[in-house]
Amino acid sequence: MLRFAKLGSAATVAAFILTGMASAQTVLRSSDTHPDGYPTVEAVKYFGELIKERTDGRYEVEVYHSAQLGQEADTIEQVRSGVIDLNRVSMAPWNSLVPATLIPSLPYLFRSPEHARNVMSGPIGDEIAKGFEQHGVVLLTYYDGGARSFYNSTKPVNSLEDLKGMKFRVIQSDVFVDMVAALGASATPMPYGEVYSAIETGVIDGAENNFPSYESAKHFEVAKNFSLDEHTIVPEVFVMSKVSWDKLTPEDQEIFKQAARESMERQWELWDARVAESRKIVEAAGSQITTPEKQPFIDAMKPVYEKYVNTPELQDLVKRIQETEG
Ligand code: GTR
Repeated sequence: MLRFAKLGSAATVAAFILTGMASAQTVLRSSDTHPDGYPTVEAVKYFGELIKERTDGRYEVEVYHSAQLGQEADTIEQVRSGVIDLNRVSMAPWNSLVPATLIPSLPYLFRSPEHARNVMSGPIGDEIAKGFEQHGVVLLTYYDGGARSFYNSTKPVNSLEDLKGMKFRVIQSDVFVDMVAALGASATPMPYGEVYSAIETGVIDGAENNFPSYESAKHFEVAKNFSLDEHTIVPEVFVMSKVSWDKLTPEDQEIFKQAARESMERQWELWDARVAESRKIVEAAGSQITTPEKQPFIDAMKPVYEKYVNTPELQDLVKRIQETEG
């Protein structure tokens, strides 16, 4: 007490204020469409802990989960213009802006989630990341988005034939619209937050996603038929606004990049556990999982490749991805 009283001199107070200013704290706002506890949300929180620790508390992250800041397309605009600092979204809504992102969004390109991880965390991932910078963001890391499959409220899908004529919600990307059309069904692009009621009211028959999304967004309550066709594995992206990035010192930029990479490894672990857990939850709730033969689905995607893999550069990118191990 005595010491504290002594410290309360004018000079000490001034010194305290100055120190306080030098280590002023910046709280970075980050968006995610998923609820608290979802692997991407937890990975970004982990990133926040790492940068807080490594910048001695100068930077912190606040994650606005559950689409509190808006649906993905809106939050992408917000992060591009610097209204929010960070954003974790799927790669697919970037397809019309960043041409190279079309490639990892293609159906049946990745052979397995491990293949996708190897590609995205290596030089090809770095190359694709460069394409984001001219659109106002720095890509900090990729996360695993798992394999997406179709689910619907109408009937079990045991073969490609069963999908014909059905109507599915897709993510807002032309590749997805063309992919569904190539399978003989029709696609309605729609924000994620509207899918539950669109299925419930019969506006669409169903949607497509991975097990953790199907479970956490409660789509399994209204669409019990899940066909494990695994038509695409779309990476997730974690980006920072250029406006916020440019305010960082080069040393802090390094800290952020390294922390993002470590958060990717954390997300992979959380992801694997959540896929298994979500599958259990939906099965216990009565979802019927069918496993249609994949080859007819793969064959049907030819026109999608012809349409989108339309330059020597993109053809080379596809080839290099196919040649990557995993
Ligand atoms: C999820 C993805 C979300 C969102 C959603 C969707 O798998 O993690 O970022 O894109 O799919 O289908 O809209």
